[in-house]
Amino acid sequence: MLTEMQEWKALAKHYDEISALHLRDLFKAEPDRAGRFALEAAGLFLDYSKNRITGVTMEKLVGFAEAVNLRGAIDAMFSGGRINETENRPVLHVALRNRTGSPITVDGQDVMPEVNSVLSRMSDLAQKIRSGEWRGYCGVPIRNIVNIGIGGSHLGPAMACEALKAFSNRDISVRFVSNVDGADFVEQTHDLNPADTLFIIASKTFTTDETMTNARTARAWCLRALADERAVARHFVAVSTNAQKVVEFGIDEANMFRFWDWVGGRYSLCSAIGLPLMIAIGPDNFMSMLDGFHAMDRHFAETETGQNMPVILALLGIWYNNFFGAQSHAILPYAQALSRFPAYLQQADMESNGKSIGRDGKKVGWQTGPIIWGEPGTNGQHAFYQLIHQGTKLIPADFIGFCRPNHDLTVHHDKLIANLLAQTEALAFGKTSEEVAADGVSDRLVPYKTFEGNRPTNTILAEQLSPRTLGSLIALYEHKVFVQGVVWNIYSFDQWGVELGKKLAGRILDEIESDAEPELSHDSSTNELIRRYRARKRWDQSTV
Ligand code: G6Q
Repeated sequence: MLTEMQEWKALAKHYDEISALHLRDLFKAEPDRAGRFALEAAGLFLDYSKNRITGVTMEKLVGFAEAVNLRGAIDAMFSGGRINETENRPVLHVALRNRTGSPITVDGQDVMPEVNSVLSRMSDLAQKIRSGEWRGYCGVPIRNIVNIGIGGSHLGPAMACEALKAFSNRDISVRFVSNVDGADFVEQTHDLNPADTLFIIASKTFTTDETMTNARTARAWCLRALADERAVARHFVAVSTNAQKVVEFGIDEANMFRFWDWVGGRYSLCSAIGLPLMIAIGPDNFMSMLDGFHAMDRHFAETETGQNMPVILALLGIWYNNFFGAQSHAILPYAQALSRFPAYLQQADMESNGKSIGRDGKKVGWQTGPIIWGEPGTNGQHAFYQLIHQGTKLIPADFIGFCRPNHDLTVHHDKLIANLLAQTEALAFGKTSEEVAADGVSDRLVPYKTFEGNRPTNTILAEQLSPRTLGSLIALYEHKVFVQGVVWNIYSFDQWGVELGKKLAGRILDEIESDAEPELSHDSSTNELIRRYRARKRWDQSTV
């Protein structure tokens, strides 16, 4: 049991000893702190000196990671062990970006030839679309791509297309439809012409209701204009593990891009799920993103615990989550292009580590995954930062910034980065009541204008938001989540909570759609809401 381990107990004792220390004192006592608590890997620089830690804290955290055999867990993942035990699958997203070509085996079979063959088919399609060689049914080049997928088959490419817009072909618009809310499909397609639009139906299982509903609507939308079933072959491609369902839907297997059950949905950006991104930024940029992922994978697999960036981030997260009682963790990118990055990490982290049953099948007796949230700076500063600065909750935060912008408005960029640095400084050191009083503030207002400080942050700085950097950044967080799952002794790669949601709505849908008044046997609240909706829905239809 985790909480019975001597390393855990030593950390709990250490927490009692140092939790009252202020970052002001820690910096005063250790003038070389910035150099001591910093790391560089795969193009990313991490400054973690503004955390409520000492050298002893880090030694104890690293010792704890070693005591739970983190090294063995990392080796098991990279060597294709079936570490997703509840689904009996290996977890090999690292194979998707294995740029060395060295074999990675599943059941004795090297998966790299297939991985590379799909990548080369994706490149072929992407090039044909970008060059205008791939024509729609009416003979015009494709100019719009609509990805239909949800969750892991949506958030990654949607986030990355936004992040790497500066690298994309502006003649092609790439859009995303995910929600079963028809407004999503209608809004994303209202100004499109079916003749120059290609749909990518992205679904690992090819059974997800939202995606299949949107896919059928897309097919009808397309055929209404093009009026020939043969048009489907020129306007629809599929990304899936399920060839049979793809063919049943009416998409030719020749237009299907495979991936494998050892790729989790939320870890699938480097697989064919990345196709819309590859079309947007081109195969070379996509490969460069894979290089960035791979550089971080290697750092993670090969670097000792105490110098390992994903491990350090994970251990700091555990320090606040399990010892300080922090409930959430903020992701604050100072880059508008990373506006979807917090939402992407929300899935990566919360779907992976939002678990309460341990690997022994019993309820865990400690906190697991935190609530992940965030927005880009500086916008958040004018909204929720108030609570981080002066609220009653401890919210550890990651600040992410880039030294060179992808535009030439450098005046803006200096201001952006000045804000990032100022915020981490203010959060750490605050403003004492003496300092506030010295500004001539009235006694009455001094407490309101005082900032306690001692709010921990990490700062991640990279040279530029490039495909390569984005790859390293995503891999950094993927491995952070992995490490935390190992320490918390939970299974990070299943998602039974999602599976339940996939089944629940069916019964109510039948009741809502039935012509005859259904016999309802839910609780009284659900019954009443169904009745109200049915009544209102009929009223709406009669007035249309
Ligand atoms: C991701 C989850 C989930 C999944 C979606 C879509 O790890 O499993 O978000 O990606 O439910 O599933 P399909 O790709 O099978 O449509």
